Amino acid sequence: MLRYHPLDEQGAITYALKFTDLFPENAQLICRKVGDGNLNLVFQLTDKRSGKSIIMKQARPFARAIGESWPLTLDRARIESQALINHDRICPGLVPKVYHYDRVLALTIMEDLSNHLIMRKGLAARKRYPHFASHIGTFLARTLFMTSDIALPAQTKKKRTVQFMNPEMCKISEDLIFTYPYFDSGENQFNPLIADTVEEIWMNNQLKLEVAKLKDGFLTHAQALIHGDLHTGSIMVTEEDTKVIDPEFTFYGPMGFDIGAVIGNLLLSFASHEGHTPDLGERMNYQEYLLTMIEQIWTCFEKEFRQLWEKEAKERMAVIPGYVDHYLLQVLEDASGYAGCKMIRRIIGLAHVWDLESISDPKLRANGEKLALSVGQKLVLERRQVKEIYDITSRVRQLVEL
Ligand code: SR1
Ligand code: MG
Repeated sequence: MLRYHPLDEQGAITYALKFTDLFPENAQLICRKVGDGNLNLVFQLTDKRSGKSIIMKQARPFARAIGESWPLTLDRARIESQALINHDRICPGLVPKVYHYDRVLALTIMEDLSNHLIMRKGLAARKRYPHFASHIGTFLARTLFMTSDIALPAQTKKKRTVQFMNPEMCKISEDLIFTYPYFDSGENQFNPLIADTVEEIWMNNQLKLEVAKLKDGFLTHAQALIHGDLHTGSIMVTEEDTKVIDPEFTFYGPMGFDIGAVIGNLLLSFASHEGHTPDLGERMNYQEYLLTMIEQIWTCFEKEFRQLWEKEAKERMAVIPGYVDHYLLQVLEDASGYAGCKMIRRIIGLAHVWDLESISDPKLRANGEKLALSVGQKLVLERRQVKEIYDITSRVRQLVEL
């Protein structure tokens, strides 16, 4: 009987030929270890004869980036493959196709997206993605609405919350996003040049109180099946196409957490251009592009969400005048707060983002990091004043005088 063991390149080839019918017997497979994620092993297998290729992703029983001292459930591979299948049904074309799942090896085989680029790398190179706002707006509206209590019968929704119960992965987010960055904790890592700003955050009780409230929402508000880690490293793009990958942090949580993740990560890219793009004109131009993209994402999301509410709502109270407006305002307020938390954790906490890490000069990097911390704090503290998406983008514009 097959037992869990980590695959190497040869093991991946043998598995594909022996346990799947994805390739013919006479296939000439080559295998390449790819991906630099924090948690998993990822292989790309290509048949030299036909050119067909697939991705094989195997969960390790610990966080790959940290080491064996940080054990992690293998069940996340089941959760990820089921979430991808669910998302493909709700949003066809916006996630990779799943071809095969093996529970024992915690292994998922899926569509190869190697003609796509990890979005944060494209953003660092100031690339433009004309369809991204509408693609991700649709992804967010459909995945969040269609898994919520507004769209699903109450019993079905509650069964889904059990199916996607993901306590170990949630604990990572609870600690790394909502706890460690607000204390002088051994898990934190930050640029010594921003130590003063970090210490101010540790002493800011008003900020910490607001983060505690947002953490409570993350812990208790089972509003929709959220991706749970929707940063720009979980999105692969071409100029024409968008694919959302890696939903291993999926669980029933607040909708604003996913929307905030997208906004917060676009704003981390925004901040990183303080270091990446020395020419002021070019920098302001691209930063303005990113803010417009954020505005378009929310506008697309809201439009599609309202249409779904109109056509697909099963919850009887959904017809009450004013309910959808109230609901969306709450989601926007949450999105602002979670965007802020996501920004702060990537500067002070354990896991950083390539956008800023790839700035080699620590002084230039500190400029971007300080800006990210200012924006992040504002989005947390002022989230109740956010009534429309422009209330977020205008606050960012004010900070950099765009
Ligand atoms: C130990 S895992 C660190 C981070 O990587 C993932 O992408 C999540 O964002 C997590 O918080
Ligand atoms: Mg990931």
